[in-house]
Amino acid sequence: AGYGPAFSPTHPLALAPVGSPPHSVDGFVAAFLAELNTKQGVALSHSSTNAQYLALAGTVRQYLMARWLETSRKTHEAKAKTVGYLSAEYLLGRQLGNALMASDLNEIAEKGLAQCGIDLTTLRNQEVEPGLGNGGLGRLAACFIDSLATMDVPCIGYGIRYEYGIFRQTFVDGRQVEQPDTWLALGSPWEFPHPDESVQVNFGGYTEKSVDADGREKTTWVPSWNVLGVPYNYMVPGYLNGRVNPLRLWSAQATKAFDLSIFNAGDYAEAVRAQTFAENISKVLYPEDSTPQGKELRLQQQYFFVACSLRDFLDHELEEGFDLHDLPSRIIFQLNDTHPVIAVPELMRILMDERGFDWEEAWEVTHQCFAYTCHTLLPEALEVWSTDLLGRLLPRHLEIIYGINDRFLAEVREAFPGDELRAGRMSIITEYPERGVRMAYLATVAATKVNGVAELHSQLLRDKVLPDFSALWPERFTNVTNGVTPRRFLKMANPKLSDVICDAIGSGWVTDLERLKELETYALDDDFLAAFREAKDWNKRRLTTLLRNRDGIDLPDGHLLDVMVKRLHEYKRQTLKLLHVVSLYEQVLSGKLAPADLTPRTVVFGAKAAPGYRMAKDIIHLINRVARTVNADPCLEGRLKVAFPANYNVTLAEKLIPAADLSEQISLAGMEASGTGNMKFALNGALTIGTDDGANVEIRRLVGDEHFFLFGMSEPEVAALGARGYDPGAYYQGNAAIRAAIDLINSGIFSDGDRGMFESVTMSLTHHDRFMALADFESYVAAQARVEERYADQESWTRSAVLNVARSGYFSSDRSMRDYLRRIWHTQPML
Ligand code: B1H
Repeated sequence: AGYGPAFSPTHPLALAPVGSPPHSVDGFVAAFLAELNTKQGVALSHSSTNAQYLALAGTVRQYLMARWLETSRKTHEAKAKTVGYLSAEYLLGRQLGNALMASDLNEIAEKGLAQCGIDLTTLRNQEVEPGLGNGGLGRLAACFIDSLATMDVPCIGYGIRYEYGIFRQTFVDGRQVEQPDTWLALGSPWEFPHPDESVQVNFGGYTEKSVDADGREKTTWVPSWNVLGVPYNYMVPGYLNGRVNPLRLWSAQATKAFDLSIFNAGDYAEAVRAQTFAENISKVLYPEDSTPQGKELRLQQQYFFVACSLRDFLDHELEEGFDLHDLPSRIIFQLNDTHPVIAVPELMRILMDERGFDWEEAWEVTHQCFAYTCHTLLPEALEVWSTDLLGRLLPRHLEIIYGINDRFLAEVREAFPGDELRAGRMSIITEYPERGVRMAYLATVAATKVNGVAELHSQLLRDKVLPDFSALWPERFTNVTNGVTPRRFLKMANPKLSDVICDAIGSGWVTDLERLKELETYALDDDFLAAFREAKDWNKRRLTTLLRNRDGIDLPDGHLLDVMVKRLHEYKRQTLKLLHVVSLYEQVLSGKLAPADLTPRTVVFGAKAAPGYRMAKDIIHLINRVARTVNADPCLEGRLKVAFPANYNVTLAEKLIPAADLSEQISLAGMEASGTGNMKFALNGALTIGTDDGANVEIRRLVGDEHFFLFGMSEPEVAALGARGYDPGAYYQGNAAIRAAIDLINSGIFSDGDRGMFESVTMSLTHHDRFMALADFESYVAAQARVEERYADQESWTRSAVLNVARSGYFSSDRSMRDYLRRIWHTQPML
């Protein structure tokens, strides 16, 4: 009860809360000009696009402000239980469009700006997106906080205000070159710094034991250095419902008397240097997606934001004198992967060392206050912090972790007497390759609930990653399949399709996505199909214009648009897609295939590689070189093109996904925890070619086999092949198409005759092929043939596309949030 789609623009708070400018064109223009004149200090006639953008952002903010303050008042007054979402990443995407949509200001702003001679779209394009995340994990956090605000659930998102977000990718001679992301350079109109609410965070030093007056042992942490965390608040507006939740991102600042001893020694320059050193903590986002680096600065970032966030909640959100024994009635901290897990010993430390709890009391509270989401199965992605490093940076926390482990292992030995092997396997502390803390184990031991992010993933998490833990605590494990926000990724990104949908079934789907089901009957309606196709064509034209201006890329008309956008990782198998392209090209070159028999197709790649991931960067280089050769070869008669726009990000995704015909979700089964791009494509009417991996399994089940191109081994088949021993060389030798494609790469045709340029890639495929691309190649090619056959029948294709939309309602992040509320958080919407 209470989870329904109760939001409407007639909600009293939604349109004109006290203190907002009037919800009218005149009111808007007056507020906009005041912003421009008094905040930017410029006259309209002399204002730059950026000044206009900043003024517009400030104006929209004014409309949201009263709602924000009211939300905060209401939440505190009700003493409502809050979700504290702890995430090192938030991949928010541009703010302006979302804020306009959430406050129903689009039309008013467009008209008002037009009166000032300004084009709204131009101002929208001025915004540099906050890229404070790597990929799916960070974007998921952004979708979740959007859904919680829209569902009127109290939530504080906690994270880091990186000064430099994910790097800007450029290509130089086809190779990736990273540029710093200076997203703050032209101003940051969406944030509210609150230096008055800064929090001190300690590091280093040692611990001291003492005995207090009652004879109880007491531990004191004597740290050796500290930094200040300054909160920057961002608005997270619900859709037309008057709620605005906070996203609180922490920025590191040197404390005033950073190291008095140095000042006193008279080394002023050294003291200032030491200050700037502390500010490095929030300087830059680590650009590794799924392979965390065990770097000291990264651990500093993790503890920094988590310590700030706990302190903030306990000291500023709770009323004075609140009894922390009741903390679980007021907060549930959701751990977005292991990155914030150091929060567990931090809460224990606060409760014991600062609030006088004994261990059992503190553990009881801590256990109830945390839940853990695991996002991976890759062994190299599971964080392990060396005890050396941890002990040096956070000596008290390491002690507490040992204490947690001792008590936990005692519990294991009690449940499985005599099973020392099991106790060894389950220890939070590992000894190899050096002594370290397994953060996923610590999270699992501490959390009330542990969840994976798609059904298959949660199953594999129980069976393969944490089997001993699920044997000990079966009821602790659960699944919540990921979702995406329909506001940003359908209504905002695809206005044409949204209009087509609204004309048919009304607008309720925006906050109740299962209502897309009502489109099923329209899959047989010729007028609807025509309108649907017209929207897709419009999106393709919009993309064509964008890529021409942004990248100088030409998209031909009338092509099947085949899109693979996601981080570059071997397990995702961009090389499998590329081998398909090279194979088609080779067949035309060698006369096995007449160009006229090619389905006109443009393959679009978008992918960043972690800067230190050599193979991923080599693959990017190869894709660019294949694109260069293929696009220039007249023998293909323009029927096969490869486009690789640089710097794939949320902003580009919002243009690419609505234009796509075919969605490539081709990871090796059992590797992709969920995927969320897969959901966005289906929701926008692309058909998927995909393996039975992650959420693809659920997408296929819901949209139906006839409307999904399945290929490749299943996860059990992958496991069986691995157990038998996989020999990629046999596929290279045994499959003429594979051999011809790989040989073509090695011939130097893509590398000005340099036969060795892509040896790293081809050798890896033929000798190791860790992700079994060659084993799935034949099945993939066969599925692509089915794609082409279906695409030839436009009516049948469009019908399938419509059914993909109609049946994707399940993948709303609103549904994910409902699942978290019911299965994990036990909190309620406030409405
Ligand atoms: C996902 C990560 C990730 N899983 C480490 N793990 C990182 C791990 O900075 N790091 O060190 C950064 C990111 N990201 C993704 O999460 C999964 O691969 C996707 O399958 C999933 O859809 C997404 C959201 O659950």
